[in-house]
Amino acid sequence: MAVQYGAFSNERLTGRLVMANAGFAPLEGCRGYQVTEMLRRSEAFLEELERRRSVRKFSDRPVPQKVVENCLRAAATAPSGANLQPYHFVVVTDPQTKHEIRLAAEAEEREFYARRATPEWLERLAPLGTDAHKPFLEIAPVLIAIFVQRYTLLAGGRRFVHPYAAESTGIATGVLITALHHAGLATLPHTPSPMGFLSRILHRPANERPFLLLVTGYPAEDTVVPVLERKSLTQIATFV
Ligand code: IYR
Repeated sequence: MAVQYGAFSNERLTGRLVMANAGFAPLEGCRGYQVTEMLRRSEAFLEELERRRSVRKFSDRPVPQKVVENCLRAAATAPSGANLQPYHFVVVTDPQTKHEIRLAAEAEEREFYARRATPEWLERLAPLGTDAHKPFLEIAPVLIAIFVQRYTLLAGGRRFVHPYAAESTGIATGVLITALHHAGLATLPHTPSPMGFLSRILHRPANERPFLLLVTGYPAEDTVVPVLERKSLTQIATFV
């Protein structure tokens, strides 16, 4: 069986990186809409994404696996450096594994809130109402642990370092969050720091680094979210 190791299957770990060249085909996916239709579509998409909020209180209602699979397939359509798709998603639904992840994450978070966080950090986090207590890691039906594949180990022990691996994983993660929201699910990008325990608990290889833990499910009925403002267009963009 071909074991995925890095971005290449191990049959390819021969010291030379040879990617199949399947040639070129006409572009089919880009639709040439009329301007009014483009405006309508962009407004509808914006309106949908403006409703997305990170939530920290989840229902235990299970999520259809097929929905998660489709959203992961959507994430994998994201552009990536040299099209290597240098990431791996571990979908955790097993209660014992979620329990282990919660215990390890809370241990790190206790350190963070008690010692590691600077006063500036704590001040910025205060409006979010977060603390070291992370019950959602067990209550939410799905935890998607996202790993960056930093390199492929070549024959002879040489490393091929994947170009823009973290950026590529971030872009794919953004598409995943958007796809899950579009499907009607809530997420929380959770970053207990350091996250090395995820590699240990989920038995990931040494070329992978934990990137993010995406808590996924339905919001609890009594979920509240902090009243926050998003930056305006002029704050986030400059047109020259
Ligand atoms: N990891 C901590 C602190 C935290 C960090 C960020 I960046 C946030 O956006 C929110 C919280 C926690 O999850 O509580």
